Amino acid sequence: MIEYYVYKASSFAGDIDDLFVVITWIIGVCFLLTLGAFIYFMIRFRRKEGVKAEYITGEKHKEKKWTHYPHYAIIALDVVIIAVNIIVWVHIKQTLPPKDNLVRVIGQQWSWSFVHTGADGKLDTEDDVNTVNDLHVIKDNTYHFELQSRDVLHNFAIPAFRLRQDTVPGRTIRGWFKPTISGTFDLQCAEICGRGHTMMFAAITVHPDRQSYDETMDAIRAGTYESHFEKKRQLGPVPLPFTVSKSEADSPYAIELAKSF
Ligand SMILES: [Cu+2]
Repeated sequence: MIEYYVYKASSFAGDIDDLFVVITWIIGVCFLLTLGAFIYFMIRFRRKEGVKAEYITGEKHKEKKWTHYPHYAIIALDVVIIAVNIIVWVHIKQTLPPKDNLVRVIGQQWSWSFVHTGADGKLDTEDDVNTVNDLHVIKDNTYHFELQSRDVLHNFAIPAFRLRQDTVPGRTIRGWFKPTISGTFDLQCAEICGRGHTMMFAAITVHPDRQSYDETMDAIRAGTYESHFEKKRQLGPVPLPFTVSKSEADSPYAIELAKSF
């Protein structure tokens, strides 16, 4: 149901969707039962001629059970919700599966910088490729990310991956994702991080294979790559100075920004 609105493009997206479904069903059934009882009592005990309203203190057992029994049921259902959440949390957040590739993600007011590994698969080497607001990955590769912030709290969010992770200044937060569909998806900051927060959107392109990825990396190095993000920006009503791609030759700010990482 959720994939009707947003792609399900990572290996763990289905797990997150299942959580939503479980919670929606549990809360939905409770809501309808409560509403049903409420409406029933409203009709059953409506005002009648000659009948005086009774003052109920709620101290007797037969009165208290109306609050106690639903309370026990809600606690039991909470335990179910927490249990399924823990299973998914441990799988996604506590476990770091072996990596195929690595990327560094840096948030700053108000753009994203990405450092891609070159052929050596390592960061901080000569063949790294830096971009601003354009992240490139390969389908079916397990990525580890190193998440950093230059200034304030941000949130690295890729809705199609069902991925969200806060960035905290002074810390490097590690995590992982595995894209399962090729294409270009939205990437955005999901934490109000200042007055330019809404400008902090970017694009992630999932390449179908290594060859397509390498060709794009070469084009970025040569300065000839026109990014999806850049095309989108040019279509937009207002050009935003902070949300430009490194591949744009006439944007010295973006290039300087990317160089500094
Ligand atoms: Cu932000």
